[in-house]
Formats: sequence, C-alpha cells, structure tokens
Amino acid sequence: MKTNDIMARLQAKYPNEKEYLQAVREVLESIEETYNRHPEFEDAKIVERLVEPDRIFTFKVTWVDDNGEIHTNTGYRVQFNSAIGPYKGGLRFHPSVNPSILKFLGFEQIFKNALTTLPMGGGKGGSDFNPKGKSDAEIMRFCQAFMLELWRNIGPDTDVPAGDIGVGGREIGFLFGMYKKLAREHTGVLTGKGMTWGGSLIRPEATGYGAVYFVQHMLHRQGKDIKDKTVAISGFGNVAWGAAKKATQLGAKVIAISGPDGAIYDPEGMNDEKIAYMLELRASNNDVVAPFAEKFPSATFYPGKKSWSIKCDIAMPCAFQNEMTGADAEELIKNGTWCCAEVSNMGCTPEAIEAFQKAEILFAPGKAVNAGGVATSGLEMTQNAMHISWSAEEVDKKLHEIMSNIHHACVQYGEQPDGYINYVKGANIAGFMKVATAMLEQGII
Ligand code: 2IT
Repeated sequence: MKTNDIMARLQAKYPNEKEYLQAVREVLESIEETYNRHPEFEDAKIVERLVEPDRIFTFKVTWVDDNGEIHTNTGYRVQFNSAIGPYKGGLRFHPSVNPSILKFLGFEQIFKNALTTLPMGGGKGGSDFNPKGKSDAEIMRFCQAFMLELWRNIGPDTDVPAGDIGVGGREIGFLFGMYKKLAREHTGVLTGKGMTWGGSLIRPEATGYGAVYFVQHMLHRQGKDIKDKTVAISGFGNVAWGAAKKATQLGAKVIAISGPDGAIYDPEGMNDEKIAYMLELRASNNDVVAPFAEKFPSATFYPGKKSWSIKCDIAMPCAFQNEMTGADAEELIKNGTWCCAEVSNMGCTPEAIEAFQKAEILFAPGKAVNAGGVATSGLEMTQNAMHISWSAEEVDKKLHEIMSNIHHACVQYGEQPDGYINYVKGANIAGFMKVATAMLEQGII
C-alpha cells in the first residue's frame, strides 16, 4: 500500500471532500509501515475497502418554524464500517454539515470505537440545520421530522446514533420520542438518553472526564500531574464543560474557554458556579461566550481571539475540526505549553500536529483523547441490553479502565526509538489492527 497512490485516487474521485481526505491521509500515513508487513491485508484490499463507507443515507427534512414558515434541510447518516459491531457515532446539527465532514467523522469513529475495546462499528450523521436562535418547539419539530426519515435505517443492533455538536440531551429526547412512536419499541436505539428512560449516569460528563483521565496518564508517564497546572480549553459546550469540571476537580486551573465570538481569559480559573454557567450559556442557543465576562469580574473577553494566545501548560481544543492551526501551535509552544490533548475530532491541522511533534511536546489525537464519550455510550448500550442501570461510581470506574487501556495501546504502538510517544501513530495502528483483523476474518463483503 502506498499512501500517496491511494490518496491520488481518492482526491480525483472526491475532489471537494477536503476534511475526509485529511482524515484518511493521517490514518494511512500512520499505518503504512505496519500494513506493508502484512501481505494478507494487501491481498484482501483492506485499505481500499476501509476508506469507502458501507452506505450513506441522504434525506430531506422539512419542518415549520414558530411563525408558520416552512424550512427544508438535508439529513444524512453515514454507515461507515460494521466489522466489529453495529454502526455507532453521533449526530451533528450545524450549518457546515456536508458529506465530507460526516465522512471524516465516520472514518475517525471506526478507529476510535475500536480503541474503546467495546463492540462498536463506525458511523456518523446529522444535518445542516442551524440550532442557533431556535426555540425549544422548533428544535422539537426539526428532531421529529429528522427521525421520521432516519428511523427505518437504525436500530439497537444495526446503528445507534448519539449526540455531537448541536445535539445534546434535549435533542436526543425529541429524537427518541419520535423513534419510539414510529417503531413501537422502547429500546437502546440512541445513547445519551435521559436518566429516567434508559440513559447512563456519567454519559454527559464522559467525553470531558475521559479526556482529562487520558491527560493524567500522559503526564504520569513523565512523572507529572495535572494538579496546579494551567489549562486552556476552547469551546464552552458539553465536551469543554466536562473537561473543565474534571480538570478543576483534580486541582488544575482552567484559565480559558472560548466561543465563535472570542475567548475568555480568567486568571482565577474555574469554580462550580462558573462551570454551571457554561451549561446555561449553551442552553441559551445563542452560541456566544461573551456574557461569561459580564457575569464574572475576574474574567476578560477578547473578541475574535482564540484560547491559544493565552499562556498555559496544557491546551485542550474542545470545539471544532481544524480549530488549531500551525500558527496557533507555534504560539503555544513559544509561550511554554508542553502538552496538547486534542479533544475535538481532528481539532488540530496537520501543520499543528507536526509543530507539536517536531518540538517533542506531548500530543495526543482526538480519537484517543475523546474516546471516553463513545465508550460510555457503549456502556449505556450494555446497560440497556441487560435492562439494568449501573451506579455513577461503577460507570466512572469502567471509564477510567477504558482510558487507561487506550493510553496503554497508544504507547505500545507509538513508542519511538528515542522514547518519544507518537500517540497519533499509536492510536491509528491500534485501532486499525483490530478492524482489519475483523474484516479479514469476515471475508469479502
Ligand atoms: O465523536 C464522538 O465520539 C461522539 N460524538 C460521540 C458518539 C457516541 O456514539 O456517543
């Protein structure tokens, strides 16, 4: 397998899908050497089969706003790979959503889900619907219209969607309600459900908590600890909230968060009240972080700025793909940052990753760092299948074990001769080996 040859073919076939091409290139470059030591992979054309989704559903979603005006959006579900389990992955509601973004997310999800050690294949979906400024009633009608189309293609053993950007507990509730009405079945067809109807404790916190547990493992390996370190986070949604909460609990000082409108710098760090206010800001549907500085006098709002111009020990991008560029990474390095844990999916550009790795700074990719979210979705599926629910302590303990195993797998496959851990390579090879083995054993399908 030659990465450049495969990329040239994909580039010609999908010239406009830049996020998808970026995600595939990163994985292929990481696995090329290992892959070529296994002629059985080449014989079975594993890579050629892996880069194409099994199928993509595209559908029209028509809904009526509070003024009686009719809107038409596009809905998608990418069922990418089911070698190790039912398709599993979130739904994103954001105006940028298109096939390239969902294919990149679905492709990443295959390896991430494999890393969790749980039986989940890779999928992703969503819509170009923009939740910004919408009322709860409008969100409900959109979710119902979306599920009216999607429901035939999903199921607890077929494809299990969850949340992503723009889809949280409220949306999962509306989606589940409609699924249940259509299918006449109360099953674990979605994860991130409410606690009174099949949800798992710790699922809302899991992505951010898992990310901080992963950071702790990276630090402990170097004899360090997150306590008393300064942490800059981007975003202020569910993932940023969970990361801020756990990092603060463990004694770190979270000095930055951000939104599309700019960055908040708070030298005093987060506390319970500020962390709770992040949820309020998100629930307002306004997608702005500026009000944080009006409410808390220790915080300053920098319009149009990113969190990456703020001096910190640890950077944790928690917002959007490609939110950290090469120039951002250089600025962080110049300011003394010595660890970057990518929490958003593909949050760093290839130039940013290269800058961190060249400087031999601790860097780990989203598919390892943020895997605690989908892992806890897997634990929700297990509880649903067993018709029981575990305590928060039990779920948190399992989440800890999973993050520890993922860290171990990254070190096992990513340790370089000079001792530097290439977590990107480690995560990609570990995830790939599991999926490739399953594909090989299941024949040409
Ligand atoms: O990117 C992700 O892993 C998610 N949005 C969570 C997916 C899930 O099925 O819980």
